[in-house]
Amino acid sequence: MNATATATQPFLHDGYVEEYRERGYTILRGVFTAAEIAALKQAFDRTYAEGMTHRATWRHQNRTFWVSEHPTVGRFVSGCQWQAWADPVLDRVRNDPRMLAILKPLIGEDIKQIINQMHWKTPGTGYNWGLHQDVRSRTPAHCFRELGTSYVQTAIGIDRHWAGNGAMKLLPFSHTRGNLQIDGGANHHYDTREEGVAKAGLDPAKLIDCELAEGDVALWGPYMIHGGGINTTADNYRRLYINGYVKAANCDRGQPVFHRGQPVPLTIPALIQYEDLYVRPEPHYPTDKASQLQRD
Ligand SMILES: O=C(O)CCC(=O)C(=O)O
Repeated sequence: MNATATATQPFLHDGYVEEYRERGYTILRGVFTAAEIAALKQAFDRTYAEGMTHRATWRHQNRTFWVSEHPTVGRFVSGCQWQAWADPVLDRVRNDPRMLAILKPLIGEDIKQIINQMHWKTPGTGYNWGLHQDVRSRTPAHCFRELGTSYVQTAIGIDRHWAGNGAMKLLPFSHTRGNLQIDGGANHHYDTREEGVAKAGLDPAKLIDCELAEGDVALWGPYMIHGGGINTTADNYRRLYINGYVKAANCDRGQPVFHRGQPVPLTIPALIQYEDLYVRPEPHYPTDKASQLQRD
């Protein structure tokens, strides 16, 4: 039995830490309540509506909306980073005590946050993030030390996720293979990139669907191959709320989120992925290619 699986944290099932380490991922069931998910759905909807007011990808400091045009669907929003700065419902989740309870056995209680991200799989767009390892986004590499044991991605199912609405796929045990530098291909976020996985010597037939109920939380690490999954529904936006955490001592980037086990509020935006944070802090429509790519 995990020392952490207690009556007050019933969502921490026995052996989740070992499962995470061995298979490279785990899913914690029923972490957030139906009422909390209802509030998060509203936050997702108002964020999407805000994103649609932008003519293209837009950034203000760490806050970013990824806005694209699809030949038939038209304008759509695939993701938003750091909306926690603008929306208290989203902000509350990132340093919720349940997050600390989940993370503490894995990375301790001095933690920075390097991802706060909302994903939509807008029907008809085929947008799927392609199979990848998150290590691709942990740059500059020297700022992220002991990545495999210091960094945990968490993702909350806002809708139920199943194969039909493009549940993210995972390749169990792939995290043991280190940085495979999977071929990004030209069509970065629209191609599921199973070929790239095969080229890296792994079997795409072993991919599984990360099936989630509303309120479940999936965890995976920076070397886990994941992504893909096409939304074939007509009207389900398959919403996922991702928060990524790192052991503070092993990362020079990131927003402090727990210090000695206490939640840290958002005060001053920290340098994370946006290299021009201090030289171009004003709202703008970025034109460089790097800003168009989602970094996860
Ligand atoms: O939303 C998804 O299905 C993709 C998530 C993902 O691949 C990521 O955050 O790295």
